[in-house]
Amino acid sequence: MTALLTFSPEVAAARAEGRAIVALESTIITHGMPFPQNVETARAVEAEVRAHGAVPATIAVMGGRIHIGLTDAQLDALGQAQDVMKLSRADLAACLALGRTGATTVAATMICAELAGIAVFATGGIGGVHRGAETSFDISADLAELGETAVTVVAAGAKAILDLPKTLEVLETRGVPVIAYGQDDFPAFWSRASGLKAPLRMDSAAEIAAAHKMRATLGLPGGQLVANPIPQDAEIARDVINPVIETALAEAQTQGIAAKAVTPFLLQRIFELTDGRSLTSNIALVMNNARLGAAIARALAERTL
Ligand code: PSU
Ligand code: MN
Repeated sequence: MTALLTFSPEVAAARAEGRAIVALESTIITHGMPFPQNVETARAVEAEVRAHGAVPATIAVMGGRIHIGLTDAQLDALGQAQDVMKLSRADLAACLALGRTGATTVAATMICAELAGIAVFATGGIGGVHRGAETSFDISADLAELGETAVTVVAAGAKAILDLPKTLEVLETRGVPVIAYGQDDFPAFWSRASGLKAPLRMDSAAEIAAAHKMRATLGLPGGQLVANPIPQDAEIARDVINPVIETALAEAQTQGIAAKAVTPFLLQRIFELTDGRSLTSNIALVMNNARLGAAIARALAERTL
């Protein structure tokens, strides 16, 4: 199985030395942000992971291989490529078999990270239960993956475009620990607070690393969701972002946007409707998650010595 993996020279060296590694996804690059901010952000996030003592491994599928860590040229090509598949658990094998280019969502990045022996993954926000899921049945495969694959995912909670109470309910059903970092409230991506209390709270990377290890000791499958609030100075207040979200959701409904297209459509419309402010916030929270991800990966690497 690992014959399908291609490690970048940087990641290969880190593995050989037993250094801390943080996985990063690629759907945020191809479907989550416009060019050139997508590539600039991906580079900045990688640099932030390095600056905090870990090695970044951006994951994507190209030429029938799962790439764990991308070279500068590969990242650049991916950021401008057309026709890139958005890969979740359902699409990963098909993309590899057909030799197509694919960007990994949270779910697919978790699968690839686990294959590569990487325990920590930092991103922006996870997919979740969409509003109106009681009729659309639109529930992101990210939630099921968190219940199955032993990777700790650092995100700024789930986007307020989703139904957050239902998202928390599904995570609970799937046995996923949802850990708010440094506060009681479950964060709502662009806003620090959702008004919903997170099931668990931890205040240090060491605690999160210890909980990750304890799950392995217990033989429990599945990962952890670490919900890290956006930095204060980058936050968009709930009463500012909510009307924008309502507008974007209404447009998606009118235009019949469905399935995989929903999340990219909403992100793009909210970007336009906020004159780019949502993107500035998005970049700040991903950087913040990269820092916490690096700290957790370092704590895990120390604990195995
Ligand atoms: N959150 C973001 N930007 C993104 C995504 C989430 O802020 O680009 C992507 C992630 O890759 C996530 C995916 O896994 O959207 C969820 O898509 P869906 O809702 O179709 O499952
Ligand atoms: Mn969906």
